[in-house]
Amino acid sequence: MKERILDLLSNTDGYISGQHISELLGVSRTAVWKNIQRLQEEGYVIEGIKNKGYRLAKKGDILSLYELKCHMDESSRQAVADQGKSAGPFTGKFGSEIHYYDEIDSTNLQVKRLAEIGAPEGTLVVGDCQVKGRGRLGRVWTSPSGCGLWMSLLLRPEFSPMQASMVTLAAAMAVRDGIYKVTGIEAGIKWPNDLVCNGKKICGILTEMSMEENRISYIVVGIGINVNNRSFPEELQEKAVSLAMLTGKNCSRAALAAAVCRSFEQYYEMFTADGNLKRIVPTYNQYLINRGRQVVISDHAVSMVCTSEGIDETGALLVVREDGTREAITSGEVSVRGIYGYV
Ligand code: BTX
Repeated sequence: MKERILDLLSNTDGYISGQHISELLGVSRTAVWKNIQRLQEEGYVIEGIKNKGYRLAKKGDILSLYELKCHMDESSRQAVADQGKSAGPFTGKFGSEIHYYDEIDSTNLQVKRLAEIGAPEGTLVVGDCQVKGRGRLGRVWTSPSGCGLWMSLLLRPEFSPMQASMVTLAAAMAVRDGIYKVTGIEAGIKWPNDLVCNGKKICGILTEMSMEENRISYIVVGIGINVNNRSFPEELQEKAVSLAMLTGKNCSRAALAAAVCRSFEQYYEMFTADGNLKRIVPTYNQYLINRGRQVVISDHAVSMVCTSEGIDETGALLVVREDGTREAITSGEVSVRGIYGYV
């Protein structure tokens, strides 16, 4: 009932009386009042004025299944209206099934559990807080409550495992576009899986694959965006930043999740239709930080200084070594850094 009241408040300009709400929903006025109180506890700013009724004054950044669904529906309507103008067809697959948790170990782990019991492609898992947020190679992803967008999407692709790493690059583009759409911030992409603003990490992407008899059974794309954080633990202060730190304003994580899903759908459709990133490469390279600059490529044993030239249509990073030889680096387990630090 709480959600139906929220729908009424959201769709009413000005005030709606408690009496009117109780008649429309067929419940007592006390029930209306109790549910309004619950909504206020969740963070909705609802004004109540005697003889006038209630008014939704402000939504702020509320992350809930209801808010995620509302924003997803809104962005679907927009995408349908934009069809033809936009880059690709709209299927509404991503985020059509949403699972939201106030607290979860890791949204990637939860998508894997749901995948094992048959969840469909496009299933979205969002957590307000992750207690075991994961980065690559067993690293920890710091995922406190109330400030980040920690989300994972389930894919059930037909393509070969060799092509899977390209999904991360499509996701990076989607996050970049989503952030731009919701905040106007132009993040750069640090190949292969980070987004960066002012030289600091604003988003990390962890793509994981499950195989069965040499075929992909499913892929999980995990996206962690620092949204409304106002500070970071000491060890991250030099390398992490949030959208709110850049704009000075909080932004709606639900709106951002919807924007990322819509945008991901477009890039993913292009990638699966072509079997490569050829339509994405020019824009990706425009956003790639360090393009044309020196980077250090390292795996476990060796490091080498090269000049980064941008990605090719397989998603490999093209680099020129100091002796002039060219090489295509695949994402695998290498790390790429600027010569003076993380960027
Ligand atoms: P990564 O291995 O490239 O980066 C991990 C490193 O980033 C850490 O070792 C730490 O130095 C730094 N770091 C940790 N937390 C943060 C943060 N909040 N902001 C900036 N830097 C940080 C990147 O791995 C992939 C991260 C994916 C996270 C998403 S969240 C949703 C999904 N669920 C899950 O468990 N992981 C993914």
